[in-house]
Amino acid sequence: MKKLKTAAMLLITAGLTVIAMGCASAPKAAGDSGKADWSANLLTNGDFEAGQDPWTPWIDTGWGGAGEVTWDNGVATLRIDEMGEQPWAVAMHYKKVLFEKGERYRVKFDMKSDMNRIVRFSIGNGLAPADPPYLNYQDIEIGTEWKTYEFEFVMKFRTNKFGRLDFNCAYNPGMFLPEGSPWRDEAKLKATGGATVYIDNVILQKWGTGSEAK
Ligand SMILES: [Ca+2]
Repeated sequence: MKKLKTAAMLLITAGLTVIAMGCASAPKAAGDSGKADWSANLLTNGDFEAGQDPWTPWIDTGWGGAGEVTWDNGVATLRIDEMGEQPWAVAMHYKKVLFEKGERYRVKFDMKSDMNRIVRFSIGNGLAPADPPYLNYQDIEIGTEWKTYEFEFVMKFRTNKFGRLDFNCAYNPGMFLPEGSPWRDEAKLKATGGATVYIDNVILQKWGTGSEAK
């Protein structure tokens, strides 16, 4: 339990680091009429209450992945039968998101699993996955209880309407875990085996004049 708490603290510290980096470029002034705030959710059906659309599953048999992604009962459920050899061997994507250069974004989601494990979250260019990610690869420790994870970043690359959110939930050697994470050495063990990963309430927001969302 102590270990879990430490890992959680590290995760929080890492999250704050990301936020701190985001704050390095000052938020844009909102003008006289409105106060700057986070926008409404830029994603459609981020709470999965409408089932799958427009989310897409990715089972990469070429990398040894096997399993199924389902969207019953308002929760995205990734069942991993074979973890394969890459994090994306069992994954879920949201495609065609507009990211504008210089704008600040915040993403939040809830996750849990039926065993403690590491999953990788990233945001990048859907057309050229080898390009640098917009939000650096995030290896996240998830446990059996729902927890909210939050990241913030400034879009440093050319405006792109084909941005993509990736939840890569299969094999994960933990190479993007925060420095000093107690999970780092044993991540390979912790991230192996079959498991089911649950995701809900995915919210992507842009900093600006919005006032709807908190
Ligand atoms: Ca839901």
